[in-house]
Amino acid sequence: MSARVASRLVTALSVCAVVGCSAPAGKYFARRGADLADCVEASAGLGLGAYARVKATDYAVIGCGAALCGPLVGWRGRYVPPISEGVYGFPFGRNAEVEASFSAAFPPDYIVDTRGPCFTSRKYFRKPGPGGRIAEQFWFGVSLAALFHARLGFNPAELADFVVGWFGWDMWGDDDWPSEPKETPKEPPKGETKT
Ligand SMILES: [Ca+2]
Repeated sequence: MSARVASRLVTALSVCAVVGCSAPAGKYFARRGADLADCVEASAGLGLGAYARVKATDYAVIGCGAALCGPLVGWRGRYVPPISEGVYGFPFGRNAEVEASFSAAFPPDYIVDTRGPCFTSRKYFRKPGPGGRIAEQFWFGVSLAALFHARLGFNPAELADFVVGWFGWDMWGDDDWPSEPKETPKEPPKGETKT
């Protein structure tokens, strides 16, 4: 590593520390790790039927076939990965994904419905974080089912949130999502007064 590169690296880390690391170090790095985890998804399991889909954001989706998939195991960061999903599509006509991430198949977590290749709507039964509803429009990925089901995805919008997060910008407002339940102050026993 040249002295010039090393100097730039030290400068960048210093800026990061001053600008972005106002939270305690452990919390700061935990947030960066959670942001990074949101960038990718991968799931696999059984897939009854035949189906294939390619997606380049919500505005370019082509699916073909139909399948019921599950049980599934997978990863999707703070977006909860499904344990089952129903999918069907007609190329350039319609594509739909119905996902459930818990044992009961209904209600599902959400329904993603694309008409034509680029008019996508999402109906939520369990809403993601505030920025997540914007960021999840930008998944790139593939989904295949033919007895075996596999799904892979990458989200550049979440990658952008990860990168700028080092400099103190929480682009999607998800650094503290899911939020922790607030503690309610305990009432003192009768006869005692608060000090
Ligand atoms: Ca973030």
